[in-house]
Amino acid sequence: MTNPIKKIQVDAPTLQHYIDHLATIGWQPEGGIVRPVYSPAWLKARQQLAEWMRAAGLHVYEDAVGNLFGRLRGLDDTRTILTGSHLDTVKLGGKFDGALGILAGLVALQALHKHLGPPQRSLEVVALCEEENSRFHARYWGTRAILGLIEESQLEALRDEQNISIASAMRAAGLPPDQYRAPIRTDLDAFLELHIEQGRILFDEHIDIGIVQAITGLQHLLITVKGRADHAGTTPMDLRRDALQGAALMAVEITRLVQQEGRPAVVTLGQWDVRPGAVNVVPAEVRFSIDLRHPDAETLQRLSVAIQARCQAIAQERDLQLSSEITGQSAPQQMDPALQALLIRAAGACGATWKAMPSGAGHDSQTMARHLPTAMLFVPSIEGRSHSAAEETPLADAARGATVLATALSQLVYP
Ligand code: HGY
Ligand code: MN
Ligand code: MN
Repeated sequence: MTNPIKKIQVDAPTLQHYIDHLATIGWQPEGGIVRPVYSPAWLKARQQLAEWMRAAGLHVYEDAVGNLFGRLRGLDDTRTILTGSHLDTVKLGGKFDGALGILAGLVALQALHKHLGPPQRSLEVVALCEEENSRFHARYWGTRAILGLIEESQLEALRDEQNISIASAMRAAGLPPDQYRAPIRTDLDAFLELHIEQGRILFDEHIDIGIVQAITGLQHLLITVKGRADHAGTTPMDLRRDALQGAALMAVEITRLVQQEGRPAVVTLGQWDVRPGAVNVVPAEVRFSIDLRHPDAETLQRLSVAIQARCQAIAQERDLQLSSEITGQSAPQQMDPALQALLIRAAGACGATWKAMPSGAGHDSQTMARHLPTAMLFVPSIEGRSHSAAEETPLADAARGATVLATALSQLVYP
């Protein structure tokens, strides 16, 4: 029988120090953080985290793909409750996406140890790697390593923009790609992830905590449109096979299709590559990415099929060649109801207002939840800004979220 739930207050100034200092690692002059997995900035951030974890009295270790763990050993050291999030960022990302989940977990473990002593069951905070897909299309790489979901073929197949394989990037970071199955864990009983909302529901409704019910489904596609390079000055408009004109029309049509579907369907065409990319050459080839999301799997699939059919029709009309490749996808995923109820009790014990809500962003928890009891709690993002240097969460909100996390964790690891 667990003890009555009691608020476990974290140390806010320590959290503030961690947030501000970690954000300097990979910060760019134009604003925003660049910290792709296995990069020097990522290695430096991990080193800094390891120092803080050791100073907090945790047992620190890494696994073969680069996940970094800080373990608060339990009297029974055979089972583990895990908290944490990802350390990698998007290009020019913010100070809180991923990082806050790690740092809130760190101050939560410090507070639990300080107020309640060694736990019954071991508790770990993890800095997961390659959640953002920002260097490799490796989607939740660190989490998938822990769950044994990495296929050997991916070690060489996954390549970054410089055509470096994820295996060689690991080796350059001092990690053994051939040990990719070593990180598999069988001792995990639950995963709790604190994350910024990255939307503006909590901010607009002045609510402290989001209890995530489900994470949206997403599909990433790469569309390649091939036309013909021609002289910009001598080629009449009606004789061109201009890949860019075709791709631009596809972009307008894709957006129209998803707008017609209405909220919560969303689509983003974030990456464009125009070849040969010269001012006075008609574009011969355009490649662009599609990030399509919907919380309902059938609707997501229907939209994906409709989008690809519309692109094919436009290509035909304009004598262009089209190819599309699904480069990643993640089905919608419910969070564990019992852990959601625990988070709600913890919010109540901390005097925090809360709202059950969906997540429009993808998270490591989406994959963890398919293999072990998992839940997420959100803290507000000012004006819902994220994946941008403008990303901001007031310390009071971040510390309140970490306190709710610590309070919930106390129920899982102390008798
Ligand atoms: O794209 C996402 O939703 C997450 O930030 N990786
Ligand atoms: Mn993100
Ligand atoms: Mn994130």
